[in-house]
Amino acid sequence: MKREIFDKEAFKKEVKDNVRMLYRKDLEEASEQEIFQAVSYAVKEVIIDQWMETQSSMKREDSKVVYYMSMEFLMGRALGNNLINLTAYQAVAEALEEMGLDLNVIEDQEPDPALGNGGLGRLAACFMESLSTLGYPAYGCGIRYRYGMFKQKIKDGFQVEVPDNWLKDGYPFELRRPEYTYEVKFGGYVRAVNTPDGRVKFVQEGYQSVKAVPYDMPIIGYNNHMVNTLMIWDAEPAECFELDSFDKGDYRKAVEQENLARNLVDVLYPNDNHIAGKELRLKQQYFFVSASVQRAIARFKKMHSDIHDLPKKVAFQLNDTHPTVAVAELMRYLLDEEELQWDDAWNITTQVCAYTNHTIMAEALEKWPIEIFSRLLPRIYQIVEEINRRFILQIQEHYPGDNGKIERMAIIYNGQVKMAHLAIAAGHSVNGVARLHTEILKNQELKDFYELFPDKFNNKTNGITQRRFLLHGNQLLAKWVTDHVGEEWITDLSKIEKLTLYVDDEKAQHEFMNIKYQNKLRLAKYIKEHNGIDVDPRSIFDVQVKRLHEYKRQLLNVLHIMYLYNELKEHPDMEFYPRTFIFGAKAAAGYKNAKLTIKLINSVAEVINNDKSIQDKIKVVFIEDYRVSNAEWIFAAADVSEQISTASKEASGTGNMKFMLNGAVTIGTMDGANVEMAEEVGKENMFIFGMSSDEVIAHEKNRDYDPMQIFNNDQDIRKVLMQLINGFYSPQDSELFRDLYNSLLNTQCTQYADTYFILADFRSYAEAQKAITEAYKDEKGWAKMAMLNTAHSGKFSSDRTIEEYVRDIWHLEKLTVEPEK
Ligand code: 26V
Repeated sequence: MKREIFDKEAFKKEVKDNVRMLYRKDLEEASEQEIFQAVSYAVKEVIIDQWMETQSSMKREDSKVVYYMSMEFLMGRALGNNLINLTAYQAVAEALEEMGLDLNVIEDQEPDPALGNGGLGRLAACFMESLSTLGYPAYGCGIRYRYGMFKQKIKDGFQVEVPDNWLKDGYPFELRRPEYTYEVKFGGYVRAVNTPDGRVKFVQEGYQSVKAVPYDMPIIGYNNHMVNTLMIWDAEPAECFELDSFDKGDYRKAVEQENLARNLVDVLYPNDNHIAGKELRLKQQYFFVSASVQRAIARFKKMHSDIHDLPKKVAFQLNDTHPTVAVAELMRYLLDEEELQWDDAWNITTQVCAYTNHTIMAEALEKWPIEIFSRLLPRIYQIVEEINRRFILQIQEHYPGDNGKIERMAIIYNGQVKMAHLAIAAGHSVNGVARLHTEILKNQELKDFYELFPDKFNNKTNGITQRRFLLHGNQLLAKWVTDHVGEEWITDLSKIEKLTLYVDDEKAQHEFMNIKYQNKLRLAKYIKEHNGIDVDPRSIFDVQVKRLHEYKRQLLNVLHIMYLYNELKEHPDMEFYPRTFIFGAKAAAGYKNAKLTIKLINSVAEVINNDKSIQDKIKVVFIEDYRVSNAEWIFAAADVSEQISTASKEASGTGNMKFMLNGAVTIGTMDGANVEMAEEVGKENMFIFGMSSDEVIAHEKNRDYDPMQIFNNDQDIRKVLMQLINGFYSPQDSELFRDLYNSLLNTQCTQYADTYFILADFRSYAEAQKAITEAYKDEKGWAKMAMLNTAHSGKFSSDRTIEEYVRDIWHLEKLTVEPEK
């Protein structure tokens, strides 16, 4: 019997039945976690119907499909969003209320699937949601890490990492699909075999293999019955008897093989700034890529007999270089299994693959030592060698005698395999993630490649899904927006621009700011519960939440707070509008200065929050364990959004867009997508400061920046920096923050002092902060500015981004899924 989720009585019964079935309990006896599970299974039943419908119409229409390959999908909780996209949120909330249950509390029981670090992983999640909402057939391909991003605890002001065992209670929205298990082979060696028809075949022997078993998760489109699939791969040991015939009876090998599978998908690398070149990481990459490529081809071959048609039906998008072995894996398949000629195989591969670059930070560019790469993936390495050989010939033909070009562009060079070079040579598209970022790629980092392949380069400015970050995260504002501009914004964010009609309307201003106030109350309550700190919801909520990285310059923010505090202490009667500085950030476990910055923020908080003499004019809060679920509340409550990276370093940013959508005003540099935000809302409605990317890049080239001069000439800055090393914030250990001090002034510690130009931008930042206070005091002016930010956020929907990927790179057709009768 088909049941509509909107049928309240049936839904209520289903929840009760599920509690009985799953736990042999009545509702009254069930724990909150058990109720979450029961509710989720009831929702899943509705999803399943639509999921199957989507699959059959994809088959019927024989649609082209994009496979979005990513080491990371930072999905966040699913229950609330699934209900929103099924347009059943209110109905379910009511049904549960009638049962004496609170949907918010139930949502809060869900673990936050955190299979990603930050921007890159969250972008993948937004893209999947937009693909479904827009009706484009897509698979996300990733890894089912047993432990996702670590949970962060703050102990004595320091970050402590706690494992994230997100699967411990079972995850109701996943579906194990053992029927799509594939074998992935590692190690061994390659033997050339002569075939009877005079060809040479390459076979891998003496390898170890792992079984890749996919788990599917539904990605629900908004109100359109479309459900795409995120397939994340688990590793299981291949049975001993499946050992390659060569190794049969080798007990040690059998045990090794079993261990390989056990460790493979244990944990997400919680580092998004630095490659350690760890062998296990390369194993993870090849593991999920090989399995995904096999499944994509198997799916294609079910319906098509000519492999040459692959590019008509399949697109692979490589989310950064992490899945780049996909190009070699596809070549391997076409050469070894389909027995195509090289040129034929190459032609197909380049048409299928496309690469997105997400960073210019040199430390994050992937390179693998040949030794590891060739030992682990012997056949793949052969293929990469051949790709490299041909690529070098192409370079020589283009630039005869220019060895510099080869040095800079070769895929294999100096004992390393350079993954970005492979991705660019082997794909038909290279895109950056904001206009400025793409320009920097073209003119600096990837200049040689741009000269050789100008047509491959294109920009796709990032976006975010308004369904999660407004409709779900800020329900008060969502309703208000709908009341004023209609509900079209939900699937067409450009419509939110109609709000400009109301920006001078005092009633509207008042309502808008009142909603902000309600959201600030909600966050203040959260902060009280989680941090034990009282914050005043009437103060300015000034927020910086993002991964902790030196280039993002949380240190600039906290140095400025130290400066403000000094000012207040020196001039107790100065006019000062109360501010609450809110931080949230995880630091990679081995990233010393990042972790020390967290400690500094907490130490500064400790001193300032407890200084009665300043009458609560400044509060500093570090929100523990910043993640997708609390992010939704934080964006909703922010007045000021800190986007203060060193210009040229932040490829795009996406948090900046989430704040803007929620009516926060940005203080930021002309970096990443901030540039385009300023273009949309007008510079007068943002607080822009600091050096431009051109200026930063020029200083880096000329090596002519000297922070010591600033230190010597600016006594306020000098005072703040001295407080880092005189025990002012660390009375027990005045040396505690020495490394941060050194990073700003000491050339012996880093390549050059103050690599991220914090002191250079300090004064201009302080000026911008002052201007914010002035602007905030003008209530109407501020309300108007905040509303204009929301109103001009239309461009930054991931729906717009996805439409551009479809138009320029993937060339997909929309699918309509008919609701079942
Ligand atoms: C690099 C590495 C290096 C090896 C260890 C694991 C790991 C994981 C991730 C990365 C790359 C991180 C790059 C990244 O997250 N970039 C961010 O991408 C966002 C989406 O495009 C963008 O908004 C941010 O500006 C950019 O920093």
